Amino acid sequence: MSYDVVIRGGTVATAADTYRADVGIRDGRIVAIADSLADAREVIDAGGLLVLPGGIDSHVHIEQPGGDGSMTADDFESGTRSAACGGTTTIMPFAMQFRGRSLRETTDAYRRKAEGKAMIDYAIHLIIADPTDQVIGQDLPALIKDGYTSFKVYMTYDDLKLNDRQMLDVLSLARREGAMTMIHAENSDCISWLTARLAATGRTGPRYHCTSRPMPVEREASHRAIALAELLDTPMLLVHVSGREAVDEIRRAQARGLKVYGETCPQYLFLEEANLAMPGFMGAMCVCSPPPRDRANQAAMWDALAGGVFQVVSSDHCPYRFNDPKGKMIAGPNAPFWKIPNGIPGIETRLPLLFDGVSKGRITLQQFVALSATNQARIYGLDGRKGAIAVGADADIALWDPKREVTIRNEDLHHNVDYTPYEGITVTGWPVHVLSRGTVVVRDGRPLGRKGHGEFLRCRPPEAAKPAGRRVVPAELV
Ligand code: DUC
Ligand code: ZN
Ligand code: ZN
Repeated sequence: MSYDVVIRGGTVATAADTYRADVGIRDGRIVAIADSLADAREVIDAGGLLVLPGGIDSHVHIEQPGGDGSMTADDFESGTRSAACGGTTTIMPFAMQFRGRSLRETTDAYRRKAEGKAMIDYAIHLIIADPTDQVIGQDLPALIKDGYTSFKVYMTYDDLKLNDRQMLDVLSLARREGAMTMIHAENSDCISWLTARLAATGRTGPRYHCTSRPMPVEREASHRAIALAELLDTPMLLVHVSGREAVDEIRRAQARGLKVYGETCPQYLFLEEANLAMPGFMGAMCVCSPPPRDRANQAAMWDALAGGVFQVVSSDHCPYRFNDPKGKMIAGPNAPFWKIPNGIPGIETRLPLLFDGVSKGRITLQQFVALSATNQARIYGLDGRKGAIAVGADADIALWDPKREVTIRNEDLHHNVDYTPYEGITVTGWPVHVLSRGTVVVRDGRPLGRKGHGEFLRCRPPEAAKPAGRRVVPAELV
């Protein structure tokens, strides 16, 4: 049998094991994993390297407009290039509905932004800001059938937030159609009340962003979201969990047998409140929501990763350029914190930062693979095709040098952002070569990807979204 590519002499790691094997690729798929494979058009020497499933970054904001006129800095070209250079081979950005706009038109328009630009494959989540009867009754069921099987809802932000009743409508629909609901859990009224108090006392600098969204704000909303999902026996995933108190809510729910999944992000493992107190307006670079917490919370997050509370580590890449009137400076360099667009870049640094946890013994290599790729595929209906080194899967593969030390510098990254919040952090482990469906898109750390190589992925209703069978209210009411 001949192959298009053989990856020779590497150490394969999956979510279950680590073993020495060659990997044979034909027509973009993995077709053989064996002791020794010959006869290929191209042989990639993987001696000393780990052969890992390419990462799935299941939470990124690419070319996403904000209601305030802001625009995230990466389009599908720069975003996917940067992702690939960081070892990611699939991204999942959001088609965001503005209130009063058709969800179908929003989604179709967003699809067009990706066409001809993406260098790696992508699936699309929806953001539901306006769950009208039309959206719940017709648009969403049809979109789910077309492969958009996950959506995010917000419990905060005036132009996005749903009330509890609307959340129940969405969760009930998700249950009927087998879709996965992602929830941004922060208590909106607490944030606006605290923000008004801070404004009235002149505390408006970026550091007060953290004061306006303390941990109980996230804890209460996480608790409430879990209760709503429990009421309907609907699986859901809490996104960008930032600290111990929210972790405790998830852990308790999981212990009750609920299908509550959790996602965290590198900013909650590596950044802290103090980063928002940088001089002048520089703290704006780390303004994201929920905000980074403190060292004790960082440690709690690593423990929760090691202990299996989280299923997913995403970047929540939501990049705004610092010196840009559509970015962090949208309201000028003296803007109060509530006018600073929320979000930070991280699509390229996600996996190296997480892998550093393997190097430091905080998580295992198997946990890294599960948290970076395999679980995302399962939770969002891409398993079989993505997230695994297995015969029949797409040959989306990242070859990692587990010993390489890299000090993160923005000038070495490939996103379209004028800073990285991780500047100067040294990590051990970095991807060297990356393949997308058998095509080398990064070689020796240099991007080679072709615009338009990336394809749209239709997701299946995921197994993970099937009800746990713990009914609280009568079936006919749900
Ligand atoms: N939520 C996100 O998921 N990303 C950036 C900002 C936010 O609030
Ligand atoms: Zn969010
Ligand atoms: Zn996000």
